[in-house]
Amino acid sequence: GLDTNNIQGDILVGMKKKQERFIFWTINDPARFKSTLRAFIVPQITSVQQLLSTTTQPLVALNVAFSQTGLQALNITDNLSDAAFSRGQFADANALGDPDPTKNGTAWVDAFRGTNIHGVFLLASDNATLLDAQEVVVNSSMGSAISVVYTLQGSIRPGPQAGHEAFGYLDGVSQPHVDGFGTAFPGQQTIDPGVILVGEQGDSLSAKRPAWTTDGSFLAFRQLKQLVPEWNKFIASSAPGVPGLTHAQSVALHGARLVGRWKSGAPVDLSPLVDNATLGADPTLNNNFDYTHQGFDLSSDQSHCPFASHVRKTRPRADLDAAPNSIIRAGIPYGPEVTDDELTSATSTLDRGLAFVSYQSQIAKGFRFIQASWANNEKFSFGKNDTTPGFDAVIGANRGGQRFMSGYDINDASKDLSLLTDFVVSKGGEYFFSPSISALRDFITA
Ligand code: N7H
Repeated sequence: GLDTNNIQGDILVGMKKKQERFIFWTINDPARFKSTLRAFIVPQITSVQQLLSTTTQPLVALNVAFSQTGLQALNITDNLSDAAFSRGQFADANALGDPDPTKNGTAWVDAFRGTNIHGVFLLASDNATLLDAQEVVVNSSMGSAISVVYTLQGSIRPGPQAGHEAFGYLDGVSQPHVDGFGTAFPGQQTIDPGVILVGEQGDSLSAKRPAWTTDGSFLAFRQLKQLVPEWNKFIASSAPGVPGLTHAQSVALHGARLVGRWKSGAPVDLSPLVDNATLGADPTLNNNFDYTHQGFDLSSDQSHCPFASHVRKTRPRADLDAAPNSIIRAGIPYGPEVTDDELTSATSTLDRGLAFVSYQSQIAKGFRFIQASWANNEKFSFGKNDTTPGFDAVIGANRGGQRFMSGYDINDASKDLSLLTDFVVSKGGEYFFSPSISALRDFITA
């Protein structure tokens, strides 16, 4: 079995708190950084095991991860055998489909432009006061050893929107099941631990990895701004009328078909015309589908779910057996609720979206592959009657250029939908390595 006391908790189970703060820093004084990390931070790093039970969960959870330049600053020169990590995300922007972030006026946050970020603390709590206090403790223990260059505050949304992302859809529904860790729900994909954890069974690069990297994981961080009122307006104005449905129902269906799930979490593949809240909330049912249906041809049927819907693009299920391309997602929404002004003007004036986090043992097979080779690739899924299913309706990116998807209209799969603008805008991010707790103690800070 996995050593759950040694794996940082966010990787396999997520912090699961109401608030999470991402604190990005650069190292000024490597010697002081190491000794402080060892004495004050490492003993407080939250493990998978601690997060599994409410009796052992800390009031404030803490994890840490390093960029390539962060490891270099600590004089760690080992090659982790992950090219995307080594180059950093700024160099990857073009490959990820972002508009060129070296140009003025593009959305990338200044702190992410370049390779200046050395690492990130992930702090999470249900209590804002405790979170603030712990941030002060962490930062003051580090003192001048680091400079904080950027902070992003994530929060679960208020009231009944808790657990839903900014467009209103339930998030955190589908994760792969890591073999040997817990039990799988029906339809949950079982993957080798090495797809997420470096050096474990199923990590095809195990032989090349330095020993200390075992049970660590690469963290892909993205700040993804969501244009919520613009999305709502677009969905309402582009919804095809559906016989037997009211206008409101056909609008809800249109949004659900672009995502692949209803706002409740119910998959459109199982509930193709109306939402089903009971189905959405039931983990024994809400992943038990694979896009195949008796009497329907998998290569042409989009009457249940469009090929280019977000969840079908990012996890093709029966369309393609792709277990090595699985990720564990651990993001949280950021930013305020939509204001009345934004609602009436259908224009976002405030910054909100998703603080996206994914874990994988190889960035090139995980986050980067899903974004670049699937979501942004108008030809994916392959082998369909329509050879250009189009862009992922939610996250597919074309460097700011035109995007389209097919199969959105339940009555006529041949029609293409222009997606007008990007409703998810990349504000950039960075790639990190989240080491095991023993590696933090015995190697990184030794
Ligand atoms: Fe997605 N959304 O609200 O539309 N995502 N995602 N994602 N996503 C999922 O299954 C969303 C993003 C995946 O196993 C759900 O938990 C938004 C990136 C994968 O069937 C919803 C953003 C990448 C899955 C959203 C965003 C992925 C998934 C359904 C950006 C990877 C699981 C709930 C702002 C590159 C698929 C759930 C499966 C699910 C949304 C980003 C990947 C509602 C708004 C960048 C693998």
